[in-house]
Amino acid sequence: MTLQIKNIEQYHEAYHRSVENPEGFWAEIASTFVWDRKWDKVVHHDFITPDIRWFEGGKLNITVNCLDRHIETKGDQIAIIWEANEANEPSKKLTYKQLLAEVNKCANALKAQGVKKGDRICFYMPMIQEVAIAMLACARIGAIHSVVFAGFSANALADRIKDAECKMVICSDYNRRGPKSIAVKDVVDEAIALGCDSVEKVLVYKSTGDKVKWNAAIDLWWHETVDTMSDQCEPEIMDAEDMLFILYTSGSTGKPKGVVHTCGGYMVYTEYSFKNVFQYQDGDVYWCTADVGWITGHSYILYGPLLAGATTMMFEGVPGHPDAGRFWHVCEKHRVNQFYTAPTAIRALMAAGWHEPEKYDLSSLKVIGSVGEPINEEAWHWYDEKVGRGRAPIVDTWWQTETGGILITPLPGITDAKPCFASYPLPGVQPVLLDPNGIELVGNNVEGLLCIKYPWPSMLRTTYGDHERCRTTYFAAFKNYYFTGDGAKRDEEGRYRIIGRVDDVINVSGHRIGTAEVEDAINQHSGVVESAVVGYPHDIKGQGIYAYVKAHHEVVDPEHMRKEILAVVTKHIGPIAKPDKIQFVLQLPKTRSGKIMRRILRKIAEGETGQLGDISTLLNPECVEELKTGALV
Ligand code: 7RM
Repeated sequence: MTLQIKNIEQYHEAYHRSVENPEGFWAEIASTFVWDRKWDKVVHHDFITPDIRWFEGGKLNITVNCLDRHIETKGDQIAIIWEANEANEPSKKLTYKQLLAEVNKCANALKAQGVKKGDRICFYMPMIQEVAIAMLACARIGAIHSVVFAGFSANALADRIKDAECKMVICSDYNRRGPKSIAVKDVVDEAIALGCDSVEKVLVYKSTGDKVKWNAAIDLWWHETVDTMSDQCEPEIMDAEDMLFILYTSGSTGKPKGVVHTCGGYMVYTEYSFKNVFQYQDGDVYWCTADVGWITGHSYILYGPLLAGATTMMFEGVPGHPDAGRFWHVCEKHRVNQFYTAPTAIRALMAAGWHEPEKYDLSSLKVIGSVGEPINEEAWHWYDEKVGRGRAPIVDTWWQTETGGILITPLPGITDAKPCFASYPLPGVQPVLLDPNGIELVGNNVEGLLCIKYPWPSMLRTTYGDHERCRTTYFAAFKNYYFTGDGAKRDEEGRYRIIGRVDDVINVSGHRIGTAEVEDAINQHSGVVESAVVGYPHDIKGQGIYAYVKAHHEVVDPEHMRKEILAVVTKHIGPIAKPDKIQFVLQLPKTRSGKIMRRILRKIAEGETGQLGDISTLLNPECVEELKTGALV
């Protein structure tokens, strides 16, 4: 049994031990898993290169730990409950035994198609059980999954397929999301037509049964390829540091980067954090509403819960469908014990019906979680009162795609919950706050840049195909620290409050979007000279996207041009990156070296035109008046 902290004394004791003797601490936790060979060395620590290795020499297969090892005691327990988009459609359930059989069939099918250890497989799938089955099937045979959120456009999908040179794409025919129907396979076809030469096969799961275009040379139906396979498949024995998956995420510059996670460390950390943060007990039903296209879906729908032998839910739909009571209806229906969602969903549901949760029996809830962005005070209290009902503590969990698992969080019923505070690091995690010169801020009541000074097992190892980018993004800012990109405060009692990104990344409804990516997309419009994108506070989304656009000619029909720009962004990235506001400008504020002064644009977008600060270094200070006059606030 993995360490499960039960009270504050145990937390302090474990934390202390994890700092004094990290190798001993992690070795003890790691020893609760099934290894084919024990590791030689717990951790190799080099934040300069960077070169981080955990459990080196150890051999394992993560699916053995997710599935096979539970069969004897939990074979007939439900592993995954699937809840459909439509409330009246029956749910589907898979036991651990059934899930293992499905995973093995899919693994055999992948092998039969020539997929081998180390091959990259791209996923473009809705929230159906088959996405879990196929991800685990990859892990079973040592293939590397790269899941792309199915809301991204064909262009964005093609970029990711090419970057990882994926050999296969796994998708569905269509997808129902709320009232919408999405032609998933069409998007994949379109992406492949954009020159994804590495793709040999497309495996298509018939989910809705809508008619799709078929290319017999590369397309395969899941039911013809997978269902006929044997349900026995020997797991590929992996090195602890072999790649498990790639997941693309946005940064402040350039195209999204492929964050790489490895088998051993990711396994150890996701189970450990899952059990402690959610205080999962045997028999509980756990529900995380994320999409599997994001890291939260990887770590806390799939791997963490299955490693812990939990019953985990997958929801195909959206929070407001058919109405704002859907989440609570599902919690009541399945007697959900732990519920984990994003502040943006909480705010949207709060706005749609303040008293809505009262109509449902939420007495099964023991822990409710929040992730993805800072949760504001009003949303925190509403969640606490209307959903948690003072009975289920809130865990405001801070972490990132790069961290693989939750690093800073309250422990429910163990550390006190203070609104808007991610609170304390989990044992094994050593956060620090730095000033801009890289000096550690000691003591409490300080604010600075959030960094981590010691490795933890599930941290990223590299960015796919570009190690230098990994180094410069995360390890070059401050020597010997991992830099998160977030600013944070530490209060008088040592609790952390995450303030938000200090780089050019904006967080829209919990989705990470790089301003540079959106600018690149806008600039594809032939009428655009240049653009600058910033975030601004948005009631529901947390942050909205504000774009300043300079056109070649006078914009005679701004509404028409605006629509065209939205279409261009949708085409190049996807609807999630569409600007909420577009202001056409004659000039963008530039420094003498030609850099856009975003600080000013941010202030104007926030409506703080009175406090623009020093504008004397601008090359074109006269543009400021025009920017203020045209501001869309
Ligand atoms: C899990 C996830 C990471 C960024 C991160 C933060 C922000 C995440 C919280 C939060 C305040 C939180 N991965 N963030 N959790 N901010 N409080 N509890 O979201 O890679 O997509 O995003 O999200 O800025 O750096 S992510």
